[in-house]
Amino acid sequence: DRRDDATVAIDDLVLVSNRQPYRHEYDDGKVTVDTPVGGLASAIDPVMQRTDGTWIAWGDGDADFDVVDGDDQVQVPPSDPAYTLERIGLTDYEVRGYYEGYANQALWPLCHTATGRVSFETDHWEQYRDVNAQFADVVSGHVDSDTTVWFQDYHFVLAPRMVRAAAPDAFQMQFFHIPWPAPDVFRLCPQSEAILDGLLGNDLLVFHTPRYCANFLQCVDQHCDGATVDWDTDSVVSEGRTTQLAAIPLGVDAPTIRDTVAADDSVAWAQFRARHDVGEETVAIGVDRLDYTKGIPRRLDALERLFETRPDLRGEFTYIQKGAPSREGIPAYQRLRETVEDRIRALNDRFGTDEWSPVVYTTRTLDRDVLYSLYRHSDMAIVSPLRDGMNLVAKEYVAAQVDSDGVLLLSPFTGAYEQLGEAAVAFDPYDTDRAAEAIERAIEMDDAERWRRMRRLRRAVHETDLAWWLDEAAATADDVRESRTH
Ligand code: ADQ
Repeated sequence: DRRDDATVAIDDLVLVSNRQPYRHEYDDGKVTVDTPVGGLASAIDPVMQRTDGTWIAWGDGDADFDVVDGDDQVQVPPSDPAYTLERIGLTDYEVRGYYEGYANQALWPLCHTATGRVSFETDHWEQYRDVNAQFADVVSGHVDSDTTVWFQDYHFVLAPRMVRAAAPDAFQMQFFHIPWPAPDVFRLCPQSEAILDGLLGNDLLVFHTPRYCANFLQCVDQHCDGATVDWDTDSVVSEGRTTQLAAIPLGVDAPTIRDTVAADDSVAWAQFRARHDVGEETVAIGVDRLDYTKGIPRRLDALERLFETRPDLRGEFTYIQKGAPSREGIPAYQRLRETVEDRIRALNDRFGTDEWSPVVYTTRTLDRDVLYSLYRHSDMAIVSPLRDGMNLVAKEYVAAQVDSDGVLLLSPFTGAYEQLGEAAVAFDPYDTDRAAEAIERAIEMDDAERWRRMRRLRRAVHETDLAWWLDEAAATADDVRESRTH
């Protein structure tokens, strides 16, 4: 049974991610723990809880925990300790170079093909490299020949090669949560060879979709002199070792979302509506980190076009934008937040009436069950990224549609669209007229079509949910490990 095999593979696991799954704050002897917003940490925490492993992450510069605990290791989760969390403290200077600099102003826009936003600073690169080396050192201290090291994401493209040098026998794998760009985009990167070489320190490199795998292989083919691509097996040989590529689209915890929603008494939805003056009209929802890749201004363009061409929808249709401030140390993110707020204010001034606003905007933190309730009761979700590795909001919305009566409007430039395809209604953020028409179509869609589409989406989201993804990742790791020892 694949599932049993898979669980074995992640027995001795060292997980490495930028963000930690639990953040402890110590105030006058009182400890509060919170779990940061974001797909990654909350997705992998349940796996770690089954493994007795070690999770290594950036300890976010909140120095107090060192003083209280005496060292930077804690057992988590606090309620029922299951594994070790080891935090690496970074200086402000390192955070600016590694995190805000190279990771988020070079690699993030590059991988999202936002070439106009890319900036390569030598100093950022050096900090990024040094922080990868710090992580690699700590990882190497935990590794023996039975260990699986699992790196998460674009924050650690150099560490795999560094760990390989220190621990040649460890099994190393990495999951990339964001896209991999086409070779013509990737060649803009002055450090392209070092990055590819770093990632090829892995035995297994996993992306969300086959498209990103193919892009990666093409980049290796064009930019790595010492590496050979095997197109039949989607693998690369470099320095005498093989790196296997795989596409495993990340899923959401669909059963939990469904059960939470099914148990919901709609009180939270009623309260949300009362607070924001939302009546009985048709409601659309958007839930995003305030990131320029999410295409929020273009979504607002489409809404503006809609209300221009369909004045009869005033008072009949409301868009709820739930935003989460993100990476606010980076000017582009501050500007985006201002742009979104200005645009929403202008839309509401232009089209709103005394009783009704076309856009409800909130950055308030909501409990997950409240968020799921919003998903459930919204007649449609608008997910409009210019480019997005996967987009879990789309899948969460689908998982919350227990009545199968909502419509998912989804940008074709997301991993989610590549996977779920046309059961969603395509929402092209680059074509305002067509995007506005897509909303109109969703408003007017008959029950049978809504139901048919949503049933298809729900089946796919449940079939490839988080548990499936974890099993696939572990089983693929097993297969690759096996093929190496025979
Ligand atoms: P993100 O860019 O953060 O993740 P996404 O997948 O949409 O994007 O969301 C991740 C999680 O954050 C979801 O669980 C969502 O509910 C939550 N979230 C986002 N905005 C929120 C808000 N305003 N309020 C509350 N919760 C919010 C990166 C990649 C994605 C990829 C994921 C996982 O950019 O493409 O899907 O990793 O691999």
